[in-house]
Amino acid sequence: PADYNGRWEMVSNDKFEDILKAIDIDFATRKIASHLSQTKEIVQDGDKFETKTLSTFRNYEVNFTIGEEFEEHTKGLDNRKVMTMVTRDGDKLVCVQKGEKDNRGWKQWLEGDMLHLEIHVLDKVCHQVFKKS
Ligand code: RET
Repeated sequence: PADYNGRWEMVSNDKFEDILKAIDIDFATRKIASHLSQTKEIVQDGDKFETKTLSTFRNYEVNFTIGEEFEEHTKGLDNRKVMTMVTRDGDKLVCVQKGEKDNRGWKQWLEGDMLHLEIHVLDKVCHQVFKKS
């Protein structure tokens, strides 16, 4: 299976602001957050993941085990509680976040030394690409 371990630097971030709007992030925060360069730090041990999304403005951490549903508190983002489960679809990780917002979740996969993250909420889709550093 894919090995996500490492530090990943953002190279592109398409339509992130649409996602922020869909989860009701206020205008001022959207303007700041959508222009941030993000870094992902991932520690993977088999099916266990510790992830950190880092930026100069705010950080977000989420840890999960493949196939185990848990309550995620999106602290510092939209501050909601969602029931989150990550599964594998081939080499992709597929996350479903059940809660107030329909069709919320993300997919993550590797292409060479690039990490792709597609975040979706309602009818909005954001595509982020990170390069291994
Ligand atoms: C930042 C900056 C502060 C405002 C917002 C952020 C959004 C972070 C997100 C992280 C998603 C992480 C995922 C990890 C999967 O392994 C950048 C912290 C709103 C949406 C999907």
